[in-house]
Amino acid sequence: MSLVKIIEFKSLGDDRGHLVALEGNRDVPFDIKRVYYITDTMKGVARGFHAHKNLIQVAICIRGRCKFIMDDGVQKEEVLMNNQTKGILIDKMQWHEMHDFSHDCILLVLASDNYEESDYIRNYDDFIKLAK
Ligand code: T46
Repeated sequence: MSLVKIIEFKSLGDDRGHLVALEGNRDVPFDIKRVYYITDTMKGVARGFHAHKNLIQVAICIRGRCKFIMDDGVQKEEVLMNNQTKGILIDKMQWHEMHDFSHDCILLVLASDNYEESDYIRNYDDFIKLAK
């Protein structure tokens, strides 16, 4: 079974342009408690390199592209995100890295909880131990 879960959103666009609407517990599998976005990522910069103990998130590349590497401690998968109607589910205990951001990339992230640094596992060896 693939460890990457892509959620497809309905496009409500028409001849005026695009519109995608996201509702908690309908389009994403949790109540949305926080939204953040990542823009203007410098060339060659990679982000992420952590897992969350409890947080669940959905990331959507609403402009441009970037690559996600997802790792559950057993398998690793890479996925290119470049479509505003597709979100990648970042489940709890999934080590994730984001690479190869295009200059125009806007990565929108919906999160199930407030920011809490103690929820992060930022050391890969600790992640592997906890994932077992
Ligand atoms: C994730 C990936 C996809 C806050 O103070 N509040 C926030 O809501 C967030 C997201 C970050 N921060 C602070 C924590 C750091 O001092 O902003 C700084 C940069 O965060 P970080 O280095 O964790 O950024 P990324 O891009 O490596 O990871 C982010 C999220 O933090 C993380 O939860 O899953 O995007």
